[in-house]
Amino acid sequence: MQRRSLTCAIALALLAAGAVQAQDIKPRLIRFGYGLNEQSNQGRATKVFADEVDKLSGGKMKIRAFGAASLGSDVQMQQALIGGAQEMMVGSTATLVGITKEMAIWDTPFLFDNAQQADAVLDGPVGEKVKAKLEEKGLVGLVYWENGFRNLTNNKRAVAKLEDLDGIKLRVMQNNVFLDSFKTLGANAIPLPFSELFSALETKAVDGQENPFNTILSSKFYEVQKYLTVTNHVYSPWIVLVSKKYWDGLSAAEKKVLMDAARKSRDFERRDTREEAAKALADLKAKGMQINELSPAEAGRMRDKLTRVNASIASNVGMDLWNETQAAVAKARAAK
Ligand code: TK8
Repeated sequence: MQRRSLTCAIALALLAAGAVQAQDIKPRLIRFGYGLNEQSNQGRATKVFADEVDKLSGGKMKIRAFGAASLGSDVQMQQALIGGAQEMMVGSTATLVGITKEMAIWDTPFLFDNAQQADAVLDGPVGEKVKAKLEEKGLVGLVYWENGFRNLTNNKRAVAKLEDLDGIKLRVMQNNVFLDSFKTLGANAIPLPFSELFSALETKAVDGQENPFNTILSSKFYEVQKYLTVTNHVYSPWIVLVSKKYWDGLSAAEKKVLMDAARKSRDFERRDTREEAAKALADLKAKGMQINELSPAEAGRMRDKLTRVNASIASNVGMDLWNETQAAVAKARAAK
């Protein structure tokens, strides 16, 4: 009863604001897929998104969330969105590079020093420009969420210097920049979908992987990985996507509901992820992981090697976008 009158009040407020006509919002069921567990930053933010869509649409638009890659890996879901068989998803920008080459700009090692720089660039003109490139491929990008700074885990040995990576079978995302980066470091890099990663680690098909602390925690990689090296080698965004086929059939009011809810989910997600990341290292230690940081000299050597992929990223995304991104980062750095 209370909920109903609240819904009415919201609908009236929206009408008064002239933003939405109630008849412009139809009953909709939207399947939204993601790769991590329900108990993860991705799962929690998906819930916030779903609740907000419900609220803003007066209960007409329903998000049905599918976690743990139950609708498929990032790459499989992207194809389902393009074909119109699935409406929405959230996943790594890195797994989109095969579709939209400009997405590789976010794979640039050490592009951002901190999350504030990432927010400024992703939410600014460069982030918008890269996102807009998806449309010609059948996807609509709503907002970027934070996956986070990536760190290295493995089961062979503590990685204290570059040479320690020699021959380690390391799972990387299905993306050439990551493949090249880790080959350059001497690892035996093997591309695999995230959905197959836990079992690949468990069966020792691969020795290691790299992901943000949050994911190492929520995906329970600590159960099958002993060593964690703090490398922060790249900042990974996630992106919330809608099938363009589906999007084009929505009214302006329905699009606004999805966009506003996506923005709210983004703000929640970044806060939540940062809070969790700040505690995650201690949590992972408590779970028994052996954690080490690189000495400044070794971190520098790794950085030197990794940034050798920059030239190929620049030529893939185009020199204009490369330069624009560097300028935006410099501006964000100066603004701090
Ligand atoms: C989840 C993936 C994951 C990414 C990866 O579907 O593949 O390692 O970091 O978050 O998008």
